[in-house]
Amino acid sequence: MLPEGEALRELPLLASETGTAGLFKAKLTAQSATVRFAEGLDTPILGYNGTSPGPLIEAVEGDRIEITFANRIAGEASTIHWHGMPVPADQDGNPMDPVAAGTDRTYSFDLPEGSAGSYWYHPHPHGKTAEQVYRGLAGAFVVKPKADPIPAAYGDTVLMFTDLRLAADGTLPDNTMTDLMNGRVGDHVLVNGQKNPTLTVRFGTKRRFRFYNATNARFLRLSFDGAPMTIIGTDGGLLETPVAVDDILLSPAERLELIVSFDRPGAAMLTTLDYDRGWMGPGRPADAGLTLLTVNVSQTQADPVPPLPDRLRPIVQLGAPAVSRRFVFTETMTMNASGMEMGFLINGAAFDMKRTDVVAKAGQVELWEIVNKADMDHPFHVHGTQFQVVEHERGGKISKPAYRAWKDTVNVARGETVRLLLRQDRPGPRMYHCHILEHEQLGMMGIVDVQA
Ligand SMILES: [Cu+2]
Repeated sequence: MLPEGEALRELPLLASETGTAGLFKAKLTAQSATVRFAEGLDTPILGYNGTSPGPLIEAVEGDRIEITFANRIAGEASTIHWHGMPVPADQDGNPMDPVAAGTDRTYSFDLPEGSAGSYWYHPHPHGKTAEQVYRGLAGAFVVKPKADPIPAAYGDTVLMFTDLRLAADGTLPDNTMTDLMNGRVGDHVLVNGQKNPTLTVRFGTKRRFRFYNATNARFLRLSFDGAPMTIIGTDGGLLETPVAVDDILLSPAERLELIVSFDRPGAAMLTTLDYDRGWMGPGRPADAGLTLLTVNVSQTQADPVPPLPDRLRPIVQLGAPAVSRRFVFTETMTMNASGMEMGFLINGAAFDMKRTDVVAKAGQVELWEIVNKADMDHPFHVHGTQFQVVEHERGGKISKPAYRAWKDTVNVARGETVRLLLRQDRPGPRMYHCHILEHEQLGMMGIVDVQA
């Protein structure tokens, strides 16, 4: 059993080694660590600087970032991928650029103006991403704007959702055949490494949260029971205007920024709702009814805070596409000597590190059509840029998104087609893939070579 009800831990901040504004310099060491999730049981994990989730990196638009990655994972190559961030291709931790066990490398990049958003970092080595992430390697990277339209009195709290499965002896079991098919779904959804932690606020409090789905494969449909939620931002930063919602769907790797209003004394619980994302074979986990966070709203009234502005920032729609491309997702099942083997394909092909799948031109707007002809939902992610979803099509019915937004990951439900506009501004090879990490491992990934 995992203890519940402890006070929510804020993620530890990664300190910059320089006292200089504008230059963020630090070290991230990936290595074995031990955590006590369950009473009396030590769990060997992988951590960045000894913790999981890793330390929170906070920087400001315009900053120069220099992070030295020390790979101290025994016998395994790794990389750090800066998920969603506008970094040069050779600094983005592609599987083609492994950092060998026992070695260091420095990732350097500049954060452009307008890049404020809720990003994250995680390993992306060939064939080992899923395992290194479920063993604990992932952290949040928040880029703040120079002038923030959201009142500072709302705070700014990262909630990183991860998924834990513990064996009876406290260890993390290896992936099973079911995990490889469906993606690994654990037994406990943790928030900042804790099961159902608590937060105490006064009634009338408005809080800003950044929700991160850092699980390998769990779809989180969430609602804050007894506290209204307003979406203010997505993967790539703020929306144009706030959008009030009853519930949200956060597929693996997606992020949302929300304002939650705690208007009534009592307990407000963040709980999961049912969502059928397609499941192969027996053992579909129960999605609904998990309590992720309990907020105790006290009888004492909070000090008044400024209202949320109606306009957050402009988002200009990307222009007419010069090129249209189509990516069809399929699943295959073959029998061989070792049993059944699943394949996850894009346009009929499994990932090949030596193959360029698409050649694109830097600075050109493209329309990407992602067609899911498979039996499961697949959250689609592209490296190096943020895109705009234009429409969804299912059963011949076209629907537009509820708001214009910058995103780097979008769920493509089974039987659905998602059309999006994107532009890569920096040359070099970029990955695109399903962010159910076991599906990425089994082939659902390609390379777009962006040429200058
Ligand atoms: Cu997938």
